[in-house]
Amino acid sequence: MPIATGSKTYKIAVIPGDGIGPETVGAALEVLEVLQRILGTFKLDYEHLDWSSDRYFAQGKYLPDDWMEVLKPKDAIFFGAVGHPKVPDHISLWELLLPIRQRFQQYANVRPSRMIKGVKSPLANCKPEDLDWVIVRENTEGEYAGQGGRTHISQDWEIGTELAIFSRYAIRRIFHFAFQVAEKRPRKLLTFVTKSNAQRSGMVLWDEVAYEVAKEYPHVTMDKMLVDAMTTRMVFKPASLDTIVATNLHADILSDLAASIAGSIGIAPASSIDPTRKYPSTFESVHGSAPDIAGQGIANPIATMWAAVEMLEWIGEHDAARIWMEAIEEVCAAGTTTPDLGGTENTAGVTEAVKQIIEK
Ligand code: GGG
Repeated sequence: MPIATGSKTYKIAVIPGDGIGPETVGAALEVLEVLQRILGTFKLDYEHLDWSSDRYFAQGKYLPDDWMEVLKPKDAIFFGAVGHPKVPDHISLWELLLPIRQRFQQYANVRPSRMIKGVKSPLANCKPEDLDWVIVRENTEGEYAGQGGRTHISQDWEIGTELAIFSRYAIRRIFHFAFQVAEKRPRKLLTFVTKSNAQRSGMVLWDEVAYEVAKEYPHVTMDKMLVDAMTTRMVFKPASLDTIVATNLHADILSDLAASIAGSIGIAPASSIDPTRKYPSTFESVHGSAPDIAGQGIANPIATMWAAVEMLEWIGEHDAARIWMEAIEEVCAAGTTTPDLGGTENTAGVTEAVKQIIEK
């Protein structure tokens, strides 16, 4: 079916990356083809980029010199995974994903977690109505700011420092973003997470800025948690939480916990957003490249598909996003899932099932 006249075209950079990335991105692209054909209201103009560990082996670099010029005009970046057993993780992450997040000021990393019908939580007490969270992760600072170093290399007295950087500017903007997420949700509840009892500088600054920004959102209820106590609350009182905001490191860890409580990290999406829209935002799974199962065709494609749903929402294709998410939920409810969700299907089987529901 031809694309309807008047349809909008979006420029998308596709970076499948490493390991299972090409498999899950490939699955999502298949569904996107179906959505474009069926709806006829939008078109995605892809630029496929081979920025990966294989490129690093061949050319010595993950990113080409002109990567910013390539990405900047795009409406979104659709990303698979990064990580290769033969490359230290801090090299692959710092050579590919972190420069994009930092240079493009994708300061809000949004990680929704909810229990999709048919997906069981490993926690017996956790029912679907108990778990509907959005974790907002500060995405540019903290321990991931790249500040630190090593001295006395290879000596017994070698020292490695990892400075956690927190600026009032970045804390303020992530709180504004988190409050704006919270106020659009029915419960209007924001929990912020720090470790300001033990860490008495940057984390105390987080606390102070939280209460300052809160004054501008009087209709949102805010509460504060220390990160250690937060893990317990997530496990034992999931229904007491809604929107959560935390530092880069804390939210990275808490969102893996959240995804596991919701059933599997294989379904969790992550959007690295520049809310100003000056730069493109990146949409990817929370999970990494899973080299142990790469190439076997058994990776769960749902996290990458859900990330693509978030990308469609971001570019404004809400109908396509809703149709796809409903299809994902129907497939999971029917038990057509990969082994991490207790099913027996492979990547292709789940993808086919999603496509069939959309096409019917
Ligand atoms: N699909 C995303 C991915 O490959 N992530 C790898 C990773 O280690 N990410 C760390 C982070 O999100 O900060």
